[in-house]
Amino acid sequence: KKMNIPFMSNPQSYLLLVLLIFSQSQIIRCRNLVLNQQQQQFNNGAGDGDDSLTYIWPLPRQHTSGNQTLTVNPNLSLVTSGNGSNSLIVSEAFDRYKKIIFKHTSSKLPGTGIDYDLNKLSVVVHSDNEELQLGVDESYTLMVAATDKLSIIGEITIEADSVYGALRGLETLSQLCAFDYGTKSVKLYNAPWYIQDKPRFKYRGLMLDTSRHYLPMEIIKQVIESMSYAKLNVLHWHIIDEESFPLEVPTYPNLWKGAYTKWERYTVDDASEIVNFAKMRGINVMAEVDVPGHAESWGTGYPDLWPSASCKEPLDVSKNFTFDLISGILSDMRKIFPFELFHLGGDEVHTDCWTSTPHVNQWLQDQNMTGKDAYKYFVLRAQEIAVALNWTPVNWEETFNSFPESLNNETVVHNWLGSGVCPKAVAKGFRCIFSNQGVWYLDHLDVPWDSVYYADPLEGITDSSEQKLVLGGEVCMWGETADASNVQQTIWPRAAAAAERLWSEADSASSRNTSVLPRLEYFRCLLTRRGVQAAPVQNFYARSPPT
Ligand code: CP6
Repeated sequence: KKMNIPFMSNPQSYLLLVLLIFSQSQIIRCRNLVLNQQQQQFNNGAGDGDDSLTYIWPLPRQHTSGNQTLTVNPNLSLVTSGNGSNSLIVSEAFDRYKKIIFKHTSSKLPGTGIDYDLNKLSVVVHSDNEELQLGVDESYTLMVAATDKLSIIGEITIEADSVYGALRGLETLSQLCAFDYGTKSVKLYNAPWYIQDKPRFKYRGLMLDTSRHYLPMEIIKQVIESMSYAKLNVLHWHIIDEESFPLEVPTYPNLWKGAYTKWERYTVDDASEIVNFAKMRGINVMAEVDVPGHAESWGTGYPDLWPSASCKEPLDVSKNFTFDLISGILSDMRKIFPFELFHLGGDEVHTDCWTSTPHVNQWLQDQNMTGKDAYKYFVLRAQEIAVALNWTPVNWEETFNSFPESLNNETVVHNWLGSGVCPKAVAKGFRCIFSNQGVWYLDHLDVPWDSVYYADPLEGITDSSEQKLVLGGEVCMWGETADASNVQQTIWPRAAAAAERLWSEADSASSRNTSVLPRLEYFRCLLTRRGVQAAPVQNFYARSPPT
């Protein structure tokens, strides 16, 4: 019988080995950063003023810190209280963060010699309402009390109204901790800490496009997990586009014939799994069905949706079947996506396909409609279907630019063409999401981190009641040039720059001070330590070569 050595015979083992070596080298680079941090804070007289950097990303609303270094027990215990004390969301998050914080320690190490300063985490959650919707309370207070003569054992406390605030507090806590290679234990620097935090905007999004390239479930989950590190809270899932239709729709089972292959599809159960995975991390999933443009792939299963064989989008506006189908898709999706917002696309609609197709053109004439009228008719009918399903419609900005007076009042206008539309939309009472393609389209690789960072959703809006209509912003990861092999390093670290813009107060994060870059470098390093393949913050080859 041939001897079978599993490690040697499995080619994946070699890949793992390479990855292991790579991740170790990341740790070594990051160790320098941690040491630099200590050094810097030592030099500055820790925590006593603006000069000292706080390595929390995104920066919290308010904090005070001290100069003690505390050691955290790898057997840190969780004690919950309040109405939300039985939450699985909190207890599972605690287990995840424990794995992150104590990645390099074990309960057996470093032995008996250590007196831990911090043994217990108290989490107080006042509400047991776990519904996750736009504007859910994400505020929290985090306190780390130092050991002193009065309290023999230090304590960590997170207090929040909702479980989602507790999640944000856990993330912040994890960022205060760092592995110390000297003592092989986890230290919490600059204690005592008192942090009061809440987000600047309620919508802090990232868009993923699974039509141009299929993204495996694992990758989508990794993206969601990494979003939680930056306190982003909406995954905008641009599931379908002209290139492929990867989603199962039970009512119209031929639709996912438009997937690239049988293996590049999401079942209803897959989609629900994504929604649940995101919810456990305090992240909503906003699905998009982009109509009437960007929908050619629908016709693979139902060719009647194509106006003709020579022009296959926008969807045939002249047939009731088109709207029956949209109705079927949205009804099926309503069972999967509980978030109140639903994206109906509406961008880049080229109506010349309609006017140049005889039977559609005849219909336009019968209805006394121009191509532009028909575009409006289509968008409004789709909105009615979504509204009837108790969704708030979101549209790319072209619908607002073309017929602002006709849109449903509740419509959320999603900006992308420059930065002009949000000021106009909020002036007319519409809500708006900022995604200026010049700065927040992540597939534009030439946009540097600071252009992302210094963009602002409130640009051009001064009236405070109008400012309130800006829900926030979203970075978009279009999929033409990204798949599982490079999506994370295209998203990070620049998505983190937007994440701080959306979470932290404008004045704490907007002045062009020098502390942003080292802090972002540190966060990027934190991402790599956690296994996220984040790219370097700067293009080093753009610098002049050494002489
Ligand atoms: N797909 C869809 C796209 C884009 C849009 N909608 C897009 C357009 C221009 C650029 C990047 C992306 N690929 N459905 C626009 C909202 Cl530069």
